[in-house]
Formats: sequence, structure tokens, C-alpha cells
Amino acid sequence: MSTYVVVGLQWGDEGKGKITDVLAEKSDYVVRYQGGNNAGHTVYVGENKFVLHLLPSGVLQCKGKCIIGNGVVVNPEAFLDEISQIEKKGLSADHVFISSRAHIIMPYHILLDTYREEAVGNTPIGTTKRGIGPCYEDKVARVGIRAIDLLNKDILKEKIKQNLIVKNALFEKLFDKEPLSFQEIYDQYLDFSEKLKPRIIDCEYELNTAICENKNVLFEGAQALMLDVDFGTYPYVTSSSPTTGGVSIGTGVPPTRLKNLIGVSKAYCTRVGNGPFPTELEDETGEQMRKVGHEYGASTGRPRRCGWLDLVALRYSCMINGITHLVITKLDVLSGFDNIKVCTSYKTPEGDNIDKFPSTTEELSKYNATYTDLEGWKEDISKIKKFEDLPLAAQNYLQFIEDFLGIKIHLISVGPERSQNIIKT
Ligand code: 2SA
Ligand code: GDP
Ligand code: MG
Repeated sequence: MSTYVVVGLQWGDEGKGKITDVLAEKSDYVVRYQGGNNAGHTVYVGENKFVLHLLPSGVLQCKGKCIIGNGVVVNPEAFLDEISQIEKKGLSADHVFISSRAHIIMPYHILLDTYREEAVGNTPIGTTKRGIGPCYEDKVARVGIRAIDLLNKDILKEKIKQNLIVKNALFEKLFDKEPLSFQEIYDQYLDFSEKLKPRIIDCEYELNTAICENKNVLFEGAQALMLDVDFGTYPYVTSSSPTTGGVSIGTGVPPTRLKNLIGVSKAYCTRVGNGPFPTELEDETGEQMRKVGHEYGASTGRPRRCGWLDLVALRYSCMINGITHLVITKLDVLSGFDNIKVCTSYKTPEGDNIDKFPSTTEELSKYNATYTDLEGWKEDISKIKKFEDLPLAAQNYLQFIEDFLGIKIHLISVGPERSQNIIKT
């Protein structure tokens, strides 16, 4: 019995949803701790495909409770939609709860996100336009509306009114748009509050008690380290902390309780949205990865940018997260290449070799990836169950990653299905 944290080590979409789903079966709790419905986690149950945005990906497998922690920003409409989609497929979602301290996404957050992205012209962040950033801004500006506020009509009314004074001024004066109606928002959110009421709970005591009682608690990260607001490729990041460190802030479970820090990386790299990407391939090889790996955004459908594995970035990511167990996904997508490249350092315009991830996107975008060439393999590996049965070139590729990072690969995923895994250690 223990705690498990699953985080993305790259730019998101590493296959965290699948890994969480596999681990959730043995979990008493599955907990989201940051982000919101900007996430897109794909899980297959037999023929059924589920794309979860806000609910923990463990929701389908976890027999205990699924919790949306205080660090998550919750769009009530998206939450209720997802619950009803699960129920329509004959599954139960009665075990899903929201922390009373979680912040609520309001219609003005979504509009602000959209108007701002449009206003910046050539260099938008490429957000999902789900209102994530503006909701976190209100949280730290101390004007946010929390789940608990939905349960008190007077507080809710006052907070919406106060917020609309500022937001409507912005809409009218800065963006030249219509102001929002207080009554429409208030009525809509009163309706949400009736529906959400039974699910809004205090989570801190419950989770800490569960851990003291030796229950299995799984914390599920959304997005990934390179999109972390502090350690990612700022400003082309999301507005939360998708790191293992984010768990404590986003749930109230202290760092001393966190064990089994599982980092998920694809066998190559992808990114949606703008920002530097040193190993990006804007050629046929990148196109092959996108096609074979079905690399399109799970929330927005945007094509994902693709490139070779960047070990400099991955080593940095493992360091910040303190990863104890590494998972490599989508190895099957690399079948068919004659050669496989891995980035092992960056070259500056002055010709210097750099093996540390820089703190500014200005530096990173000037660097060129320096590669080590490894042999590829042609075989279909999607049905392989044992490490020893992988083609030698695939084994060597994984060994190279382990050696470079100094961290053991625990699991290798070779297909989207729950069963398509190889346990290595
Ligand atoms: P936001 O909306 O403020 O969080 O956007 C800021 C940046 O974070 C990126 N971001 C993501 N990157 C990868 N995957 C995400 N989830 C979806 C998925 C994305 C999709 O699973 O495919 O469907 O497009 C995700 N969420 C946020 C975003 O691209 C910006 O770069
Ligand atoms: P997440 O955001 O990290 O949960 O990942 P996404 O669900 O957004 O994207 C990962 C995609 O890859 C999904 O469509 C998964 O079904 C799929 N996937 C996960 N693991 C594997 C794998 O090992 N091989 C292949 N081919 N697809 C995988
Ligand atoms: Mg995703």
C-alpha cells in the first residue's frame, strides 16, 4: 500500500492516461491535482474509447474514490458533460468528488483566454482556450470563485458581481466586446451548484487519513514538465505545476508522503501549441511519426508537432520531478525507421556544446540539437510482452536512454490498449 504519482516528462500527451488507467485498478483513490479540462487523456476499454479532460483517467477502473483536488480549475459544464458521457456508456461516476477549495472556471475566463490569444497577433501561446490561465490568475489575485462558494447563494452572487465590474470593463474598453449579463451567469451557476453539491467535499483530511491507513493513492498529473509555469519553456507553458512537487500544493498531501514518482515519456517527442522545440522535424520523418502515432490533440484536435527524443530535456525533467520509475510509451511508433536519432546535447550559435536545459526560450530557440545515431528496427512490436523478445535494436535504444538518464525503465508501452505493456524491472 503506498502513494503513486504519474507525471508527464515532455510537453504532454505522453500516454499518462493509459498508465494511470492501468494503475487505477489497485488504487483506493485517484486524484487530479492541477490543470483543468485543457487535458486530454485517452483510455481504451475494449472497443470503447474514452477521452477524459477533467475527470481523473482512473475513473473507469478505480473502485474507490476519484478526487479533483484543490489545485485543479473546474469548468462545471465540462465536468457534468463528462460525468454524463460515462454514465451513458453504462458505467458509474458516483465516486467522483471535487475539493471545496478548487477554483471554478467562469464564462469570462474562457472569453478572456480567447480574446487575449487573438489580440497578440503572431505570437500567441497556443492555449486550448478553455479559460485555464485566467482562472489561475484570479486565484492568485485572490478574486477567484471556489467550489465551496457555489454552495452559498449570497457569496456566489457577490463574487460574480465584483468580478463582472472588472471583467466587463476589460471586455468593453480593451477588447471592444459586449459586457456579460450578471443574471445569466448567476442563474447558470446556481443550476450547476445544485448538480455539484453532493460532490463537493473537503479532501485534505480524507486523503491524509487514507494514506495513514495504508490505502493506495494515485496522483495523476495533466500536461507535463515542459509546460510547467516555473520550469517549462516559459511563457509557452500552462498556468499550473504539473510536476511531482505540484501534488502537495494541489492536494494538501505533504511531500514526505509521496513515493513511487513515475515519469512518462514517449519514445520520441511531441508538442501542441507554440514555443521552442529543439528536435522538431518539419519533414517526412515528422509526418510519419504524426501519422503512425495519431498525433492530434485529444482536446482540440490540433496536429501535434513531432520530433526525435530529446534526452537533454528529459534528464532535466527527471531531475526536477525526482523520478524513481520511468515509463517509455509509443515505442511501437518507431518501428520502420532505418535510423533513430536521439538528442544528447545542444549546440549554441557560437559552436559550444550545452548539456543543460536553459531557463529562457530565447536561448533554447537558438540552440541546435546534436544527435547520436542509433540503429532502427522494422518489426511490429505491438504484441511483444517480454523485453528479451524486442528486436535487439529496440533493446539497445531503451538501454541507451536508461544509461543516459541513470534511471531504470520500469514499463514500456507498445500500443494504446491496457494490455500492450512490457514490464522491464
Ligand atoms: P492552456 O490552455 O493555457 O493550458 O495552454 C497553455 C499551453 O499548454 C499546452 N497544453 C497542452 N499540451 C498538450 N496536451 C494538452 N492537452 C490536450 C491533449 C491538448 C489538445 O491531450 O491533446 O487537445 O490540444 C495540453 N493542454 C494545454 C497548450 O498547447 C499551450 O501550449
Ligand atoms: P496523455 O495526455 O498523456 O494522457 O496522452 P493522450 O491521451 O493525450 O495521448 C496519447 C495517445 O497515445 C492516446 O491516443 C493513447 O491512446 C495513445 N497511446 C498511449 N500509449 C501508446 C502506445 O504505447 N502506443 C501507441 N501506438 N499509442 C499509445
Ligand atoms: Mg493529452
